[in-house]
Amino acid sequence: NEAHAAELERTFIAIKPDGVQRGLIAEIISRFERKGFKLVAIKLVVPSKEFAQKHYHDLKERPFFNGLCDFLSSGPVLAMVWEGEGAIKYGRKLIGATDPQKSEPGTIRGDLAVVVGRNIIHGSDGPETAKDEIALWFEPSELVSYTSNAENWIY
Ligand code: RTP
Repeated sequence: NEAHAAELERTFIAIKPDGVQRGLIAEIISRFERKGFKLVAIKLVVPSKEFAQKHYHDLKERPFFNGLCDFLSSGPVLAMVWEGEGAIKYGRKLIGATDPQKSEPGTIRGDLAVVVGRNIIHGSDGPETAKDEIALWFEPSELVSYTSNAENWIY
């Protein structure tokens, strides 16, 4: 149903260095794919500490900020943009609560992580952060627009 095209939103999702090192890339991507969201950008990058500080600027007053930025910049991060109706909110649902001790089973963190400092994945928490994070991590030309046949059956 073409009317849905205008409502599709985009969210920034990143598999943090622990998720990449643990070999969870395919597992995590497959959960977003099977849900029906569409991958529109993807790249593997090792962010600098300065870049990590920009990404987490909202948390700069928190005691764990420095350790968090060291961690994010410690190795490859898989940066992605996923598109779909409700992708921001439902992406957070697929990911689960920040602290894996509190994430429900069935969520990515609930099933695959144990502690908050190694919770394997990041997802934008709202439309404004999604916009800012996509712009921080990707050039506009890296966002790929395409139609997938599956969408005719998802929407
Ligand atoms: P994210 O941004 O990574 O998706 O996580 P979130 O919104 O669920 O959580 P947020 O409060 O924004 O925290 C960002 C990341 O900081 C780390 N963290 N460590 N007490 C701690 O040591 C602590 N609290 C948060 C986590 O990696 C969290 O994902």
